[in-house]
Amino acid sequence: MKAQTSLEYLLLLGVALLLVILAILLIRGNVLPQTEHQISNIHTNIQSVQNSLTVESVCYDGLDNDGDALTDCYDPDCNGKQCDESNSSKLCNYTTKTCS
Ligand SMILES: [Ca+2]
Ligand SMILES: [Ca+2]
Repeated sequence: MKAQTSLEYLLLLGVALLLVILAILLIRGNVLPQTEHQISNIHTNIQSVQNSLTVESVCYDGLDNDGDALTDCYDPDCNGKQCDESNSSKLCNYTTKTCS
C-alpha cells in the first residue's frame, strides 16, 4: 500500500469536516425545517401577489369573485364602486362595509 501524500490527507480531512458539519446541521434540524419554513413563506408571498393582482369584479352579486374571502362591499376592491345592480348611485363604503 502506497503512502498517502499530505494533499490526500488534507482532502480526506476536508471531506470528513464537511460530513461532520452536515451531520450537525441535520441533527439540529436546521436544514430541513428551515427549507420547509422558506417554502411556506414563498407560498404566502405567492398568495399575497395573487390577491393583489385579482380584483372583486362585481360588487353586488353576493359572490367573492376574486377568491380573497371578502365579498362585495366587504372587499376593499369595491370601495367607491357601484354596489346595487338597479341603482348606480349606491356605492360601497369599505370602512362601514355598507352600500349606500
Ligand atoms: Ca362580488
Ligand atoms: Ca373578494
